[in-house]
Amino acid sequence: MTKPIRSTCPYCGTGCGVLLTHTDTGLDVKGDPDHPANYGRLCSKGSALGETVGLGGRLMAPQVNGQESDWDDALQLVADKFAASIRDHGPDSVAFYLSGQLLTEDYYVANKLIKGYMGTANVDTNSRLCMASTVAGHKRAFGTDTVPQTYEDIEEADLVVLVGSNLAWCHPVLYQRLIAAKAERGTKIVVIDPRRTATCDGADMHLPLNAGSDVALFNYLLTQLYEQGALDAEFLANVNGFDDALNTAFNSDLSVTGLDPIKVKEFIKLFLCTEKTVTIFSQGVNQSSAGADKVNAILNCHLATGRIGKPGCGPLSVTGQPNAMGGREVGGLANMLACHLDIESAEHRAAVQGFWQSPCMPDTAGLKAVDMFRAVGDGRIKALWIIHTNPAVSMPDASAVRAAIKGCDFVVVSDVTGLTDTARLADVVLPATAWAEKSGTVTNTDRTISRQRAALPAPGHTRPDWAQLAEVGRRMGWSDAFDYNSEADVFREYAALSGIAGELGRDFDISGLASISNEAFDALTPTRWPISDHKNGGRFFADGQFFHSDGKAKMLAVAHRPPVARTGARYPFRLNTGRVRDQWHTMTRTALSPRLSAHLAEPFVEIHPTDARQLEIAANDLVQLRSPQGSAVMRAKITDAVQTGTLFAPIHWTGETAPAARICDTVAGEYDPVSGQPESKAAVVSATRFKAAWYGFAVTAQDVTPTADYWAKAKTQAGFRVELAGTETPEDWEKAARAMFDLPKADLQILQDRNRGVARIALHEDGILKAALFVAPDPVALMRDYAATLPGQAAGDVLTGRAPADMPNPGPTLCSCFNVGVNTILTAIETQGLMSVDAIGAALQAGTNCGSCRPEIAALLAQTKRLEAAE
Ligand SMILES: Nc1nc2c(c(=O)[nH]1)N[C@H]1C(S)=C(S)[C@@H](COP(=O)(O)OP(=O)(O)OC[C@H]3O[C@@H](n4cnc5c(=O)[nH]c(N)nc54)[C@H](O)[C@@H]3O)O[C@H]1N2
Ligand SMILES: Nc1nc2c(c(=O)[nH]1)N[C@H]1C(S)=C(S)[C@@H](COP(=O)(O)OP(=O)(O)OC[C@H]3O[C@@H](n4cnc5c(=O)[nH]c(N)nc54)[C@H](O)[C@@H]3O)O[C@H]1N2
Ligand code: SF4
Ligand SMILES: [Mo]
Repeated sequence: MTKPIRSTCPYCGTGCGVLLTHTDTGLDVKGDPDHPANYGRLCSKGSALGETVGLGGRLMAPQVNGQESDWDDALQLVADKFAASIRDHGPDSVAFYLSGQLLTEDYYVANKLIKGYMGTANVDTNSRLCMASTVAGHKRAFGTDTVPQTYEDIEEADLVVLVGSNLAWCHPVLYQRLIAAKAERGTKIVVIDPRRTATCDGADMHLPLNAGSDVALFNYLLTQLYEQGALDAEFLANVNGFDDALNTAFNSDLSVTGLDPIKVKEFIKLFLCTEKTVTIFSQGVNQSSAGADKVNAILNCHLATGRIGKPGCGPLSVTGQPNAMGGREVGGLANMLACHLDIESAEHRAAVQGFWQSPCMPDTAGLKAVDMFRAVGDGRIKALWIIHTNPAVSMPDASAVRAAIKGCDFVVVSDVTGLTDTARLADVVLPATAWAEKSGTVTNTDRTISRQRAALPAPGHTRPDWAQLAEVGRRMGWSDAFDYNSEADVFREYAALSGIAGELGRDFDISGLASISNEAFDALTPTRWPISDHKNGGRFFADGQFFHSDGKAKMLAVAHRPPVARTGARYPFRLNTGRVRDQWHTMTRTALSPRLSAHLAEPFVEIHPTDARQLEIAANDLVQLRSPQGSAVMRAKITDAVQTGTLFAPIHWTGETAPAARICDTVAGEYDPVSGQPESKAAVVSATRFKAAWYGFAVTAQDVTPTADYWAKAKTQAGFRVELAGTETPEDWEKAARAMFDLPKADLQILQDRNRGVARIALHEDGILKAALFVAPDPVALMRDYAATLPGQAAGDVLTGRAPADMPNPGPTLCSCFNVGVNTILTAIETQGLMSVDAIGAALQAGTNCGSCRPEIAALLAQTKRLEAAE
């Protein structure tokens, strides 16, 4: 057997190391036992990576105006169009929109090209939607964007406070590390989130605060720390702004949080009494019009108690994307330069321009994401290059963003597939090499730089993103500046530049790696910066030294501000949005895995039972959401995990998978005035029952693109499963089914009751089931998971819609590693009397591989115990 290749998972900012081994059927992916992020663990998404490296749907050659082209023509066109726009309309008429999933080397070349050579800072990234508030908060408090803590701190803490973080689903391996530590040392866990999430299943306390009220809660905490004498006076000598921050905090009103004051007191007591406290925060904090203030309200409490940068003790912002941190280091955002240098500083600009020997350097920040797409929309930006992100679905006010991209003079998209909402609107689509085929570096949440290494050859004509950018630089006349032969060349130059940043007193200095050989770069093991300084375990700030000009930290005076969009008679619901366990963003990769698609196969909206009753929405109805910006339709999931008056919907579904369910169409483009980060978690909507004339469910061996008002498609082992609904009933279901599945000659089996509006149609070819459609006037009741297994088989009895009596229905998949369904687990709990997650694991294997489903198994157990207690 060949030696496994060490690389890094391309999903979340945990940055788990993986071992990639070639097998007869593809790529085997295992956790790297030596990687300090995961020590061998992987979550469900990491474990299923092997299922996503196939070439189905991949873009293999450049496309110009929808026609296949070659690199020479396509890149010359890009270079010419950008040059012409700069010549005729000035440098600010062009823009790049990048991604925290780019490798550091891709990012570095893009940033150098647009800032140093094209001469504009109109380069922003999806990190604006993700980490911008944390960046702003860190800079205000510390003088630089530094994450003080490390992963070990999660394990050494006695109290972990999770604010706006669904760690169990979004950073599952970190969550597992936390839960393992809890088992060992009894770590207390508090979750601060308006919604009850899977993360709460392992927590000691859940504080379901009102959306956007975190500043009020942390301000109250600060006043209590003061009143109860928990401040660290010695440490505060290194901190400015204490009095103002405290006075403002005293003016804060805890009642806006809507929390039970008794529970808040318990939380305060825990925080007060526990020196070793780590506060982990994520998008419930960042994605807010008060995002930066929320960050500073949290940092204030850590600074005032001196609980920062010490083992088991400090604030820890978890990064979302695999290289969100690398993008911050390399200066990918419109208001930064490279290596934590500032665009506002003439000294920093001169240093970077001198290093690059570049013809220009913008002296003001460029347009941030929301304003950038507005400028695209009103014609100020005439040439736009979008790389490794899908803004047509992920930006707020997404339908307006689609219109802007569509109307723009010239749009280039670099992606691994042309089948995205954004790529479909582009003039030029450039095929990028994908995760398993490319090489470079990424930095995770705790500043550990890891190598991504290619395990597969670049297919077709695909090229790495940095190479596309460098070639455009050369074609625009800057041959020497973009004369890179490899990603190692780029990395060395970047590391050298960081040395200049170090000389200018910045924290980010990896110049020790500036002359790394190609071989050493190939062999680079995970490296946490600061590289030269391991005296504090790679932590910052315990010594009270910060990066403001006087060396001190700053506490900010922050007052509560509610979300900008207000609920009212017309839009009575507060809409929260976020992630599910087994899908990654716009699903271009995770949806290729049948295993991952089985966990939650359809877009849904969580709605409280009281609201559902009032709106006459029943379980499995479809719900129509409307906001001032747009609308969305998704399945009702009635649950008291959300509070009354609030809804929660996932972000993942797109024009490719469920066009009516693009939730960002309903989100306004409001943003934080400090960070520019959009308020993606606090939209306002109305909710009504979607008035469907018919509902359908289909299984099919071949991919289909239905035309129904609502459809949602998920991959299965046997093909696809599709949920459907329409407002007008087709005259002839037989004809409609043939057209939908494009099977004009298939043998048709049909059961129909026209009066009741029920139809069941099976389409066979040569005795093999190709597709089946089940239609009803109400949401179709059926053993979906069983029906989904039938395409490709003889399946004569498919129309019964039921598994044979001797085949139990496993229900929706909970454990995607071993394909164990909810019903299987419930039956085992009942019949075998299983009382713990481990016992269920021993009996069914569920939860024993990646462990991502353990919180949900625990929830099932708790639910059955509650039911038993009630009986
Ligand atoms: N499975 C999966 N994992 C992922 C990703 C993915 O797509 N899928 N994406 C990655 C990326 S890029 C990111 S940024 C991270 C995001 O990771 P998280 O931030 O953990 O995930 P989200 O679901 O976006 O939001 C977290 C929580 O914020 C809560 N929230 C909403 N409003 C508020 C509020 O006002 N206050 C507080 N305190 N909480 C609030 C929501 O209810 C939600 O549970 O996940 C990463 N990991
Ligand atoms: N309402 C709401 N909106 C949100 C959020 C939310 O919580 N709520 N979260 C926000 C956050 S935190 C984030 S990070 C964004 C994420 O949103 P996006 O960045 O738009 O989502 P992705 O699906 O990750 O897009 C990545 C794209 O890159 C492509 N790709 C994959 N590999 C490569 C490669 O190697 N090279 C190139 N060139 N392309 C590649 C993929 O096919 C895909 O089209 O969404 C944001 N939007
Ligand atoms: S936690 Fe999961 S998604 Fe995140 S890096 Fe690790 S394996 Fe990948
Ligand atoms: Mo993100």
